Amino acid sequence: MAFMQEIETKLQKGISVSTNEEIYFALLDLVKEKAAGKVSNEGKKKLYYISAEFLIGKLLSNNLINLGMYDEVKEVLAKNGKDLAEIEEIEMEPSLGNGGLGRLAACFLDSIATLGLNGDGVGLNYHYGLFHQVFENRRQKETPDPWITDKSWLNYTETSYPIQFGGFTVQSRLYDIDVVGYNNRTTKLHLFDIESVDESIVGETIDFNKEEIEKNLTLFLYPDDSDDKGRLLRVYQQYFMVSNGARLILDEAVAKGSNLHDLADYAAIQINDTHPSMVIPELIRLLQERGILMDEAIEIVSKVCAYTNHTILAEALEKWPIYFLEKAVPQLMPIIRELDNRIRGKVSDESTYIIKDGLVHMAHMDIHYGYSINGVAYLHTEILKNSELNNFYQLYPEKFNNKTNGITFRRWFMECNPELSAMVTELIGEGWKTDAAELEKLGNFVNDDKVLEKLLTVKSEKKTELKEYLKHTQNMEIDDNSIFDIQVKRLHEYKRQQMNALYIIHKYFEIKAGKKPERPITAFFGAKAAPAYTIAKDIIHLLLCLQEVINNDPEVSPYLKVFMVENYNVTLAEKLIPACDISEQISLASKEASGTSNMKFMLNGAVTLGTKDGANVEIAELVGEDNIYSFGEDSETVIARYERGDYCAKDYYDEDEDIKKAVDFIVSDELKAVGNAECLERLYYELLNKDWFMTFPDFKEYVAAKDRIYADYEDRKAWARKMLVNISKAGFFSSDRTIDQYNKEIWHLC
Ligand code: 26W
Repeated sequence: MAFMQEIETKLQKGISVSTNEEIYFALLDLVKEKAAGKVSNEGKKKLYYISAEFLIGKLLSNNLINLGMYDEVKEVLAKNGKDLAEIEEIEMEPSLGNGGLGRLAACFLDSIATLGLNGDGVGLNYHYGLFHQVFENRRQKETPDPWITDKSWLNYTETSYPIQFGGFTVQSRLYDIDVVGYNNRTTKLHLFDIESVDESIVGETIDFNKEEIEKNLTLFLYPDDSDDKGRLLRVYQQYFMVSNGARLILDEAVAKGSNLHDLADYAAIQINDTHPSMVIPELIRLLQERGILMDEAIEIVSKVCAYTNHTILAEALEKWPIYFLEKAVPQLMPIIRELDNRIRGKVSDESTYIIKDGLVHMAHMDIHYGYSINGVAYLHTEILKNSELNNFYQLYPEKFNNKTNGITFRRWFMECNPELSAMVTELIGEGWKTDAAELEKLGNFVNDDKVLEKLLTVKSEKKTELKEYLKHTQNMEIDDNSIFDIQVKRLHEYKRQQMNALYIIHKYFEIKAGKKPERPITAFFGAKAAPAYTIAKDIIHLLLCLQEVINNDPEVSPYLKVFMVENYNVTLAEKLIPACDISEQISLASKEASGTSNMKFMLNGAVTLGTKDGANVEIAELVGEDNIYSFGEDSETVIARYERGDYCAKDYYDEDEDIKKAVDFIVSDELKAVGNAECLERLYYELLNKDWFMTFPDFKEYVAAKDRIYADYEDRKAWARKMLVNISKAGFFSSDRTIDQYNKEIWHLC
């Protein structure tokens, strides 16, 4: 009970007479102190993972687990009549990311710390994050999402730099968050802010004056990019992030004895997507300022920077107009021109040039001047090499490599599913916690009826827990005896939440016609749509309208219900994923670079219903075809159809009665009665006339696969076996494995 006294000393009173809020802040303090006292990873060479997003989630429980204090603290609190779960509710979750890319960065920090590697994160301290999602009239509304309180995980530091933009200078301030690894080691997440930030320019909405850079620079993540002002602000943010990062890197290297000519012995920089790409010219510029000539500066930087690509979607591969850069960061343009000229001087393939048609292609700069380029799943990397970036692959085959994504099992298993973790430990011992490959040992129990039964019991407990949580927080009435079929991820057309919606409509008609499912189905959704992405918001609207119509239809709702959770975030993911039976991973093949929720779901004993896309392909290979439900056209078929350019959605609509009926329902009187006609009609026409992400060609197979998976669910023992196989094969997807590969093949820290 050592912690009891420590907590009470902080509280200056007994735990039992303190409020949850007082206890939360006492624990925050205590954990920060413990973290500060741990050995921080050190070494000559350091990795800097620069990323515009770090979707870290709440930190209290995570840090308690990694510090080995969780069980004891929980017990002490319980003895005093306090519930750790309720205390966690006090913590504000920072929304410093959109989705997978940001969460990946957070998982990576956990693994870097845990593996004892010398590596830090570098990013921005957004005061209002992405946004907080609320539903009003069944539509998404965005409000600011503040998370910084007087006492928080942020630690003020003395580091501060003057950062110059075209025409003005801002002063930066570095805040650090200690990243606690599992096993007592720490690294840091460095979040840069501006001293002159002004929260008062933000009201009830996420609108604000986008031109007052000195006040707004670090208020929001990715402010609206639908207009030039928002896009320009993003350039300011990106430069601010990398200029601070670059200075920190040089200062730290020099402090350790680098003469900067040998910078590559002291630093490796991982550029997370193109958002930090300006670090390349900025480092070159700073090295020149410190007396190194251009030729050598370029050479040095090319040995330090490595780039990760997370998408093949054209709109996400950033290209900035020259006039943006001239305005925001004029000091970089001569360097970028020089970098481009050098390529023009030696490469004939114009498609690889950095500057084209007045645009600066950030990824091109990364590939020419970085020493490594990696995709995030096997299929994704192959597509990069063979089609998307083939021109570059021809030039630099040796730079291309794959690093299949991973997730930290500390947060996504030990923390979110202590019951299942305990069961696994009981069966195979503790070893899997530091060597995830040991989960394979679970394979010995596939014919053990007791184990299979226990697995089903744990799943059913997690479903009840979710039901109660959503009743209490979002007033939802969920049947925990139903099948939990879950799709949670950013809202994007390529992820095809709309295809899932069409299936739900299809099922609704079947039930109306008297064809009732054996067991009730609950379809869950969780997703934020980018504020300016109209069709994505229309899809949310459709889902919320379906929720209203279906859940209130007494004929249908005993068999089918739809719930779209509000403000899907890491905290909700931690509740939804352990309770899931069926994991929906239905992106159009070739479009989802990897996906990472697919890994979290399988680890927690869900069975995947998925296309042959991203890391689904690797999941399928690991678990075998009996333990995954794959459907739909493969990436080659899809890519070929895009190349032919002959996809016509209307033909499918005309020829397939089921598609026609489901699509027509979007603009039916029933839906219009609860929804907004304009939104529903826009979506209807989009599907009918465009359907850019080809939901119709996969629809038939999707319906068949769903019907099959629901039927198979009824053989409970066979289903439990599938669950167990999935868990036993999930070890490959530990981010410890991913980070070990990054280190051995790219960073070479030790
Ligand atoms: C141009 C601005 C921008 C910013 C962010 C465009 C797109 C994004 C996304 C949020 C990027 C993203 O999250 N990509 C995802 O990265 C994951 C981690 O590698 C992958 O698992 C997902 O497949 C990929 O969509």
